[in-house]
Amino acid sequence: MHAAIEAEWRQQLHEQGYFVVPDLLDAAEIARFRAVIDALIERSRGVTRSDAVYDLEPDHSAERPRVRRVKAAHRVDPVFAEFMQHPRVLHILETLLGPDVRHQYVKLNTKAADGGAPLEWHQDWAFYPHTNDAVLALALMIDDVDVDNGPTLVIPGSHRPRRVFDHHRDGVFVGAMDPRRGEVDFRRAVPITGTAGSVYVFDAFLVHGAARNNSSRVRRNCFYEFMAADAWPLDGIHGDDLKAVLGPIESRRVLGDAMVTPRLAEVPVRLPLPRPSGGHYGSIYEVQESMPVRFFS
Ligand SMILES: O=C(O)CCC(=O)C(=O)O
Repeated sequence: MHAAIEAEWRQQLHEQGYFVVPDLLDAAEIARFRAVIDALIERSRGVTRSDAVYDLEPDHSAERPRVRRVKAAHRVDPVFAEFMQHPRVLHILETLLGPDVRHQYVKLNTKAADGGAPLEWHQDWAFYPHTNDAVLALALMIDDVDVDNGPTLVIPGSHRPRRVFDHHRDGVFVGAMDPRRGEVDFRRAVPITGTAGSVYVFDAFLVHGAARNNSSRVRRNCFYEFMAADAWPLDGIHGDDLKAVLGPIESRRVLGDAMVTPRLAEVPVRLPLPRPSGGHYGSIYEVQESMPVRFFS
């Protein structure tokens, strides 16, 4: 039974670049996530601009909280960190990435009802290239997701052959592909829909984006970035002090051992540098704001 499902995951990831696992969490487990997220959104009423925790929509207010993202969610509440040790999550990770696995970052994209922000087309690999390509994202649907409330959109098969599309403009990293270049046929986009508690996994090279939330229902998906422990980040370690490298690597261990012996593979790399305005950006939403030509808006 396990062997058949594992073979199917591997095949779908290889051929399509993604797959869905329906109903990985049950209603009680999802209710716990929702209670934590509701409290976080409530707390955002007292926040007026994006900070280390919240990425806010431009029209966010105390009366009508509009949160785009809760950043580094695994550090904000244990419910997000504990999910990484869920036996069914570990089963997926071990099957796809082997016995030693690290996580990098956890972000909760809380796409608000009635217009929650879209995300432009991109490859995660453009944001965090590694020494080898055993890198993927696993996303948990906190709500039912359908075509109206802003699903993730993927271009099946766009992860192979391995290539990194240009996410720069005028020599500066803008975190999005220029839709005018015609490198990918976006008409082939497939929405990833499913019931709350479902999970989807996608390859770091897969071209994806997300539609605007045109419904009156919120869409909250939590994204986990995972990699084999021997895939070493080429652009530093996201969200950590680069001077203290091994500490953060060890603290991101999910399964097996941390490693200081990266595996070097022939992978295409274009570093996400320089950043817009020469400096720091807090989230993909913020970096994509410097993109003058949009697909979704
Ligand atoms: O929110 C989504 O559906 C897509 C998220 C994504 O691609 C990202 O945050 O990098």
